[in-house]
Amino acid sequence: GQIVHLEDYRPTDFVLERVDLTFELDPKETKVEARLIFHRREGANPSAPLVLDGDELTMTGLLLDQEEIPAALYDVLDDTLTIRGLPETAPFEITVTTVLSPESNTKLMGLYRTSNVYCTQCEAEGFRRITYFPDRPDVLAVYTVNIIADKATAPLLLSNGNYLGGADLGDGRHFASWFDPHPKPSYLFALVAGDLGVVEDKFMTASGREVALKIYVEHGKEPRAAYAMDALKRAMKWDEEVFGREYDLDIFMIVAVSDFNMGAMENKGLNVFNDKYVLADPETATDTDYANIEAIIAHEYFHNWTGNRITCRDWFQLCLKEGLTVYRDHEFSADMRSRVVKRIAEVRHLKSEQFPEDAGPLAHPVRPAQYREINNFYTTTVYEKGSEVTRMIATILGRDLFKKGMDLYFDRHDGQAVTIEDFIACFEDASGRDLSQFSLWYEQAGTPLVSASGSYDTAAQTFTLALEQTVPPTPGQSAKRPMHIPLRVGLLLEDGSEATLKRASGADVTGDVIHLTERRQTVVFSGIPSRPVPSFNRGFSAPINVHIEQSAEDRALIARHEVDLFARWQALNAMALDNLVEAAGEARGARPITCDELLVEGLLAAAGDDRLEPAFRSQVLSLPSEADIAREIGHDNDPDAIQAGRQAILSAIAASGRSTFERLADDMALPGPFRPDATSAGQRSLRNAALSYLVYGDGRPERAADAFHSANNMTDLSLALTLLAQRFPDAEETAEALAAFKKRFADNALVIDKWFAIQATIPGPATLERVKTLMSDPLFNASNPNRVRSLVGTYAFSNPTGFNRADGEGYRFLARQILAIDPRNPQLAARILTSMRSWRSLEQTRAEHARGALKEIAAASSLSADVSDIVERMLQ
Ligand code: B3K
Ligand code: ZN
Repeated sequence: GQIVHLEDYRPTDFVLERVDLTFELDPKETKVEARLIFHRREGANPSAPLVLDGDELTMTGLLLDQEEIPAALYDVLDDTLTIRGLPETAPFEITVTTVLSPESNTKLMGLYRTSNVYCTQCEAEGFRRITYFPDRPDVLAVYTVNIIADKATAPLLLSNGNYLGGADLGDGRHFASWFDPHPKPSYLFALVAGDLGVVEDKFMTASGREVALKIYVEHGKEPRAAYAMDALKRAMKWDEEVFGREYDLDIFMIVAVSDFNMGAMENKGLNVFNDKYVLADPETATDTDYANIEAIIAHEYFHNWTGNRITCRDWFQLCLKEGLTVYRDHEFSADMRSRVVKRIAEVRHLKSEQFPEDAGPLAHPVRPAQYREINNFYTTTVYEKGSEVTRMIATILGRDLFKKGMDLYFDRHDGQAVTIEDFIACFEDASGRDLSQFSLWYEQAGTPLVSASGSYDTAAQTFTLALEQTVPPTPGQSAKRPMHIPLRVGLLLEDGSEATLKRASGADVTGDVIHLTERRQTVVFSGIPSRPVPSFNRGFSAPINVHIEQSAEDRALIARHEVDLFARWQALNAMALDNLVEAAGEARGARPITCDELLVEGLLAAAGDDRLEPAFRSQVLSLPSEADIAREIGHDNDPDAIQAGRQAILSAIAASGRSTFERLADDMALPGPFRPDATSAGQRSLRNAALSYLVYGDGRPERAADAFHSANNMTDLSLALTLLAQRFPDAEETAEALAAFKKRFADNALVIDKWFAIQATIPGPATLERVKTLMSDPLFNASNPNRVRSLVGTYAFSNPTGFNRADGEGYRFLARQILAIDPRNPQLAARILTSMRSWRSLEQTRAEHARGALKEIAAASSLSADVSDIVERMLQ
């Protein structure tokens, strides 16, 4: 693939007015007729040819206004169809006929088959695998779609928009027509045909229009779609109430399929979902599954306005729809559940996924300036950091002006394909603020580091904060300019009360937000009666690393008294991380490992505090992961030492906290039937956190085995199985539980994915053999993305000691898997390969093995653009 540059953007020479598609579906030989009405754009070169995109297409016909185009007037080459001699001003119709084989489409892009269902995925560049087309997001058109298919095997024929009608064709086939009145880019096109069950409901919009809601699933699975339907209705209502956005068609459909490259897809009026994010019941879904379903159903629905009604001018603007829509789904979940617990989960995720990306060879700006393969830019930087950037706009402007800016955006750009500049201009115009420096967040990659030091002047009763920001160099960007960083702070006095923030001089302060805009800046607060303890980056107001010399005593004060509960968690987490980093060093040097008493006290005090909600207390008890510790250390990492150090700290906490954990395990038991709500989930989570420490302390599997046998829901059952597998991989109890679990859920692939994943995370070098054995289990299926991600993906992404074997066998295994997956499904291969993105921060021996494995991939012949792009950037 060639490199595409943001600065090269040009509008098309031709405007596409209408699209008429007719599909005659057949597993091996689907015929697609595309009738496209164009006219030459005003001001465009009158002799410019029409250039259409195509990918692996077989074309069987090409007409201009129903007349065959002579061969001399068109060329098919290099993924394009070029047509010359087109009218200068008059509109014209191009008819392209192509023939596809859905059943042999293993890339899962374009039109493919999954469990006997025809299904499409067009974002980012899949539509060009269906027909020749100006396949780019700034080409918006109105679509009519006719679908013809065998009636017995495909009684259901779906596409975007509203249903126009259908009929029996008398020859065993039938047809249906759909019309989508909203102009859309091709990436939002969808078609689904097959035999599926349905769950139906209705939604009444604020202005009184009735919308039919339908969720299509495999027959027999209808009851498991009830929670998704409930989440959909809540999302529709929330978007009306919070963003003033109503749904705009007569029908909204979701289809769950079992072969899908990602989570879900927001096609206009016809969302297609990985069934993992639709299907749930207490017996088979964990609390995390329920929360994910709620969030993803909402996310895709919210795209209807942020993404579909207003779309991206080009793929560089991807965060325009993704960052904003993640921000919206985060806010939705915060309103549906506990805001602070949701925020903690977001920050944990950001730090464990996005921060390493930003610190490694794959770092790129929230809005990249160039790409080779756009599918490799559906990243946590574009999504999650993109969401944090939107959140910062809300923090800087405040709620009301942010809302005003959003309203202006919807108003001004409805029906358009726009840029980040257009988005930012709405907030500038609504607020009168200048956001040009702030816009650097979209351009500069790398996680900023803010170093802070405070000094208290007793006589003057002033407190001075000296702040310094640095943005680390990232690939292609060595020098960085200072950013506008909104830092929420609190100053805590000795008794835990909060000092009033009265700015005397220095950086701007609004409310509790310091606006750091220079490389070095101080801010002076006056009227501070005693030496305060600063609490930094409250609520994680900016996605940055903070460096501040702060004693464990000061952190403990924050942990006890901060009014911002997120900051309490953050203080304990920072304390724990310091201790875990030290423990890793001690383990590596074979020195005795010491556990900080203040940490243990702080954790147990919060965990045992009945005034705090259980879900929050559970978050406090969950220590930074081994990957978090590795990231904090940053270089020369030895995963075995990190694990040994962390286990020693866990043991110390388990021993000191035994009585607290016993009490919690009893108090948090939930009588009665399972309920998936956030409060119940929080109780289960705290109970399971306590149980984990107890099992850790026991050093024996009995308690976990009991929990396994008495569990009445998937959350408790899978946690118990995880404890058994991870702590006692060789115990009789573990083998029995694994076998029982497999037997009970053998016919439910999504639950078997948990069974694969749990075994893939068993620590230590022996797990590689286990993973290999599991790959030949009849329940494994190398062509299903969910299976591959659960087993191979989990092993590579989430098993630091198992994957990073000192002998490098883990990396070589992964290299072989990548090379095996790539020819079938390049997107899946490229995604799993990113698990090695932090290879340079490993100690030397492992790093050398990792480099060798990456080179082996890079040297392979006929790599996909997806994999070669990732591997080359990783080796650079
Ligand atoms: N927009 C899709 C992701 C498409 C990924 C293409 N490789 C789902 C989402 O973000 O909502
Ligand atoms: Zn999205």
